[in-house]
Amino acid sequence: MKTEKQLIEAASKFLSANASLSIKPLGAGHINDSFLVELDGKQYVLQAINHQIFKRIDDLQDNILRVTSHIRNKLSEKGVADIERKVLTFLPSTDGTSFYKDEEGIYWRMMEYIKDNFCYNNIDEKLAYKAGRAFGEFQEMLSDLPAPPLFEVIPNFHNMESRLETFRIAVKNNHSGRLSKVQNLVDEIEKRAEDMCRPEQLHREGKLPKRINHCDTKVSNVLFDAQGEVLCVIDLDTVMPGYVLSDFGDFMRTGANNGDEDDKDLSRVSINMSIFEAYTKGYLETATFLLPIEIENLAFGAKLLTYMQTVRFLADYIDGDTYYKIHYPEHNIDRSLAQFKLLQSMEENFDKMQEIVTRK
Ligand code: GN1
Ligand code: MG
Repeated sequence: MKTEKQLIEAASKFLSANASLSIKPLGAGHINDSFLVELDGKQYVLQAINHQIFKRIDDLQDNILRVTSHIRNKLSEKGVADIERKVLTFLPSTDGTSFYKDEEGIYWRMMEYIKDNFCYNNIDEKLAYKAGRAFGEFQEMLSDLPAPPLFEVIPNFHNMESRLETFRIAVKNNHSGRLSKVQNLVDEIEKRAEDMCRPEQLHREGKLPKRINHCDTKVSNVLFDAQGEVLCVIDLDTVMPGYVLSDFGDFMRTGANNGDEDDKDLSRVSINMSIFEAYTKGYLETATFLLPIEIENLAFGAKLLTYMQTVRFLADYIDGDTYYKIHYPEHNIDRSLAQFKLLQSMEENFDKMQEIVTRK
């Protein structure tokens, strides 16, 4: 927990604070802590960046500033109106740096708050289509980002081979003593392991390229306006090189689920094919740079990211809940079971998903 004093001190490193400054918690991320700051009628987002997870904050911030300024230039070349609502704007600290490290070693940053935004965990087809266009455009705008490549913020973040390695270590150590309760799920994961590592193999063979990915394309990371138009893509911490199938797949995992990510009622969890179809349409309209092999593997990406999240939540459960913020003791296993149910639903519908993606 951050104290009021800490928050005010951090905020005043970015704003010339006075007595009217107010701060309250914002959002529901699993990783960082966010706060809404108000000063003289203007609103800002103050964030404590999770330094346990993001080891090199200067490189991370450097990525984010390169990405946002590249997008800002593109939007201004296109003559887009209201650019400050279409891309995140970070404030420099009073020392001119992009973040502030306090005496306790907490890293803070601040951005402008985009007013009157709407953010959803469940969307309809119209919004899914627009979100598809937005993420396709996001990748498209970044496809000519000048060298050097972006820093790999979390090494092997969406690398299934490496996620399985970590998972197997968690199973071997069984720190929480919970393994016997989840052995069936562990077996289900192992059954699919080899198939799920296919993208890494294709990459080694030089067939599947890495591009600039968002790497957390959950539906709640798209902001919409009151009319249902996309404002902007947020949560840029994990923007880094990756396979497009990952970004496509993570959106489907979060946006095309009839239930919730951590639904206890598994009968609610299944793939929503209309959302799948609408997002695919929007995405393929704007992501015009895709190779045939990338298109052929998009539907597989939906399965892969759902599988990966099953594995990540389960590994954290077996480890004793050290990574994700949990809201009750069994939260990680409920998350993992709900993700696995979604995976099974995708497996049942896979032929149809593949047909939608490869349809001419
Ligand atoms: C984490 O904190 P949040 O919601 O942005 C995680 C994602 C997972 C997601 C699962 C850095 O994202 O990779 O898919 O939770 N981010 C990190 O909901 O691990
Ligand atoms: Mg995130």
